[in-house]
Amino acid sequence: MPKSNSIKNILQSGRLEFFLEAHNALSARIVEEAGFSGIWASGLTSSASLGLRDCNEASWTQTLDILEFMSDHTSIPILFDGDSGFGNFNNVRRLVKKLEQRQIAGVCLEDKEYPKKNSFIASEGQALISAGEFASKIKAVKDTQIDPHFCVVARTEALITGNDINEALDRCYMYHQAGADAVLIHSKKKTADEIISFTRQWNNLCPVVIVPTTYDKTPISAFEEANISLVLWANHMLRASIEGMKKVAASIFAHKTPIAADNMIAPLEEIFRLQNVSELEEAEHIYYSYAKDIDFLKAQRAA
Ligand code: SPV
Ligand code: MG
Repeated sequence: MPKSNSIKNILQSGRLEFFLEAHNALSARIVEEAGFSGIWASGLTSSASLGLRDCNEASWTQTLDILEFMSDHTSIPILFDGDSGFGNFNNVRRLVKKLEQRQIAGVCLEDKEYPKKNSFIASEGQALISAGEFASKIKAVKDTQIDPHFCVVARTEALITGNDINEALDRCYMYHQAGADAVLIHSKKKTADEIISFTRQWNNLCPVVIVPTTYDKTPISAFEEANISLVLWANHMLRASIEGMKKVAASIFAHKTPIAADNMIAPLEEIFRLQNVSELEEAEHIYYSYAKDIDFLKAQRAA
């Protein structure tokens, strides 16, 4: 099944599904091996892994390069965090073409200005664009995609920017009309109250995606009861690696040797396994034997 087909099925399954964040090929492979049905290619964590802020400081083609490695190294669908689309409808059209070429299953676009700022950065520059301008980007995705299963998730930042639930609902309705396969309602509250209130009034018009970073203590059953389709655990692989690396770095620095950190690090063999080194060994066997046979035949002809 193409990756895009399965993301559509996931969104429409009627069950609550979970995607975990990844920010490079290695973390994406680990997410897949853990059993997740899909990967959230987060803008926050991919930019952080480059030492950049989540404000479109990395260019869209730099982001695309990371994505290509992630897609090559995994077989589950990737939902790409396309921020605000890196420009207007025309930039979005080009983005979709490049995503499909890389077998990315879907893109999530948000209704903020370009360049955008991460939703949790308390600063100026968290303005929304008009619903119409954003709907034109959603329509541009649908008009451009060749694969009918490619998905666009329309994310409203209405609540993040201090607007009320009615504004979020009105916007999502317009985005749904423009062809969005799902809507993402984002919140920075510590509880899921406003999300639950949104879903009650949304009435299952199309699948709903959420990012419970700040309200992560909410029981999963509350999301199920609210008919949410997809939860994005949006940054946990990067946060795990930061903590892990800090502990190991401190230990090696303090002891001047990695002995005390031994149980905190993966063995070298694990790196080789995650790189598929065994596949190369098998291929070497095939191609080196083949080369030898040909050299042998050539030597026989010359004799
Ligand atoms: C991301 O992971 O980049 C997201 C989610 O867009 S958030 O950080 O909550 O904006
Ligand atoms: Mg993001």
